[in-house]
Amino acid sequence: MSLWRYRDRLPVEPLVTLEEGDTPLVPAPRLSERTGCDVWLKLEGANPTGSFKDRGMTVAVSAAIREGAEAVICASTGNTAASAAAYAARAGLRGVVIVPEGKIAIGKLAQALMHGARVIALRGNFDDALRIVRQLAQKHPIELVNSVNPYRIEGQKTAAFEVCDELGGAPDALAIPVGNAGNITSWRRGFEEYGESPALYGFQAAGAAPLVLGHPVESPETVASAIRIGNPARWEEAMEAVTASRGRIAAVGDEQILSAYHLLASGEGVFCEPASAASVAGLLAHGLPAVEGDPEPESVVCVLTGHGLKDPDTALGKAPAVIGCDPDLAAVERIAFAD
Ligand code: AN7
Repeated sequence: MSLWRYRDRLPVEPLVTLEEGDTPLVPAPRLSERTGCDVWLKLEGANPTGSFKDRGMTVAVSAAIREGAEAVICASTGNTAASAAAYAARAGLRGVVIVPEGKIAIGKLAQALMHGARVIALRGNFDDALRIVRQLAQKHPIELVNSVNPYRIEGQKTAAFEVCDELGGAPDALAIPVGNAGNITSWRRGFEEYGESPALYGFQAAGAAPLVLGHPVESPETVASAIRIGNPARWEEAMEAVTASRGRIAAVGDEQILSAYHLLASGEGVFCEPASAASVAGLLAHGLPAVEGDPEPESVVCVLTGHGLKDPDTALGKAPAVIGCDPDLAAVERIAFAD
């Protein structure tokens, strides 16, 4: 099974696919206890390249093939680059990805390089990179596969279909990290097409929170490198999605993000990347509901957008040290069973 089971709701045929979508939706008992409502985790890290981007990429690259493109290009904080590189490789297209130098997680860089993309490290941020790829795509016969590409949104809306199919309808609320704002736009469209309208809670990192501040952020900074974005391309649509669904856009600090990141890993057995943990951090920090007087949501789905293995540096930077030991039974026993 893959998201292509919704092909009658998608605008192209699957000309390139790695069987994306159909990701696990797992209950989160500890978070449910803490928040007093049923919390579910949508594990988008279970997609072929380890993030939700694959949903959009299978559709966008299929469309690019249909249109006769020979190359695809994107700007990326890492996951779009990894995904575009994989689908370009599979389709036999040239892949070019532009990433902010020194600011993407090491796993994502390894993926883009292994898949044979041309990786350009820009001495600038994501917003600079997006500006440049938009100009390049105007000048050259190359398909832009950032989420400004409408096919990306079409593919990513299938996550909402899956959740509704599995729960027998939408949850009361959805919590999701927001960077360039393509994904929250996609979920909104998916729910709308399904005839549902849960409250959408979009969370940005405090150092990269243009939608919360109401103006672009010149030099965004956050430990959640995937959402280090200062001027989201789908700004208006994200705000419209939030307002129309009676949700909210709010910011979470890096400490709150890292604390949710650890809680998910050690308390729920789910390892996501820091940006993904912003959804849970937001839920814990801001609570529900968003609009005073609205009923308390009884169920919330948190979208965990990318896998924890993408960013081992952040994980190891905070984790307890490993314990060295000689190959001696008693010595191992002492350490293993010490309080
Ligand atoms: C794990 O890869 O923008 O709001 O260039 O990788 O749709 O941008 C990544 C974004 C959330 C935010 N979680 O989604 C890129 C890129 C993870 C991400 C987001 C991203 P959007």
